[in-house]
Amino acid sequence: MNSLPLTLAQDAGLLEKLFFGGAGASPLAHYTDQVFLWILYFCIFWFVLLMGLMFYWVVKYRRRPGVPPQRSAHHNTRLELVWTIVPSVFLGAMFYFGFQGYITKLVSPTNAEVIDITGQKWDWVATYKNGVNPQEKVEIGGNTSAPVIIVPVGRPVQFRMTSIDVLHSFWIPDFRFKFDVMPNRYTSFWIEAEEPGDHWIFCAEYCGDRHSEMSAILRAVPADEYDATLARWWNETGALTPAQRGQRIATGMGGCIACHSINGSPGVGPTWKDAWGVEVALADGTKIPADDEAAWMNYVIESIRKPSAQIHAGFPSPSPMPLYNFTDEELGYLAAYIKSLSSKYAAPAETPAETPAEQN
Ligand code: HEC
Ligand SMILES: [Cu+2]
Repeated sequence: MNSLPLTLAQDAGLLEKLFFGGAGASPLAHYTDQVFLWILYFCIFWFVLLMGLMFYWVVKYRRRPGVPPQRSAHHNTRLELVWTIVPSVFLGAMFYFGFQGYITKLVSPTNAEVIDITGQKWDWVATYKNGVNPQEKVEIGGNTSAPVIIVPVGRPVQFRMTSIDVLHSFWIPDFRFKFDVMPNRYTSFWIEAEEPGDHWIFCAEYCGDRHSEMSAILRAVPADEYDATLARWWNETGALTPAQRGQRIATGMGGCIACHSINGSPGVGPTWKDAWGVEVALADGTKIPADDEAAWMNYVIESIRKPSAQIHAGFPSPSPMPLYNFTDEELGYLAAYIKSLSSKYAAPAETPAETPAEQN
């Protein structure tokens, strides 16, 4: 951080509060505010000066009866050079300070803790360095829950981001950071939380119906608590059944339950409650036979891989279901989860132990 060309103010001034709602949560955020406010002061100064002079001269040289208009100077090289070069120098300075901050935020220290962020309609999923992606959620009202992403205080954290569907943008206002998240490509930036606390994360790129609900909470916790939480999650995940893993994907990054209810209520897609092993009529007239395990497995996996290949009669075609990039393992977990929601198959061991967040 010592590569930054400005000293950093720690307390939010009035304008910082006005424009940003409060002080930034990291030294880099203070820097951003500082640069922003200096540019603002600079613009206000010139605006007032120029408008003041303009009005003064408009009044002073207004047309008066009996006073003939004066010829204005035709050309003045010296003046024109001055009003080109001086602003260019100021613009150069603004660019320098802005670019310096931008570069500093992008190039993370090599010892940074890497957290993988996957953007997806309409969720953020964090995968930590030990491979856990716990997807703990908190209710935030409006029938919505938001995942909690934890970061250690006082340690640089690099977000390595990608999307599995459309363009999103990972935005943490308190850290003055926003960066595009794209499919088939990784982007990254880093932050360092100064104090424990919660901060909003939003999606800043319109990505569909529930874009505005694509939020998450960044929770800065003391470094030892962070390590302990990762270890705890690791222990918990190791003990999950395939159905529970499937449940995590379906309620978390998959976002499936936005369209597929698990309690029988109607939705955009067929409910999963007691669906497995029941005869399904397809739009093309064929049927998925009841109680044929292999046929059901193929149907479910095919439906997730290629949503529009087989359309459940009565549902829209082409299917509104997003395209996913699940591994064979993950597809198996999802199938296990859907099957576990069928009371006639649910083996006790496959019943999810607890539902992390009631979604509907
Ligand atoms: C945007 C809404 C939407 C989302 C999100 C969605 N689906 Fe679907 N899904 C549908 C619709 C609509 C159908 C029915 C049309 C069809 O057969 O494709 C369907 C059909 C299915 C079927 C066939 C089931 C049947 O009874 O016919 C399966 C299996 C399925 N989805 C799995 C998933 C999984 C797993 C996810 C999450 C990883 C998911 N879906 C996410 C809308 C959605
Ligand atoms: Cu989004």
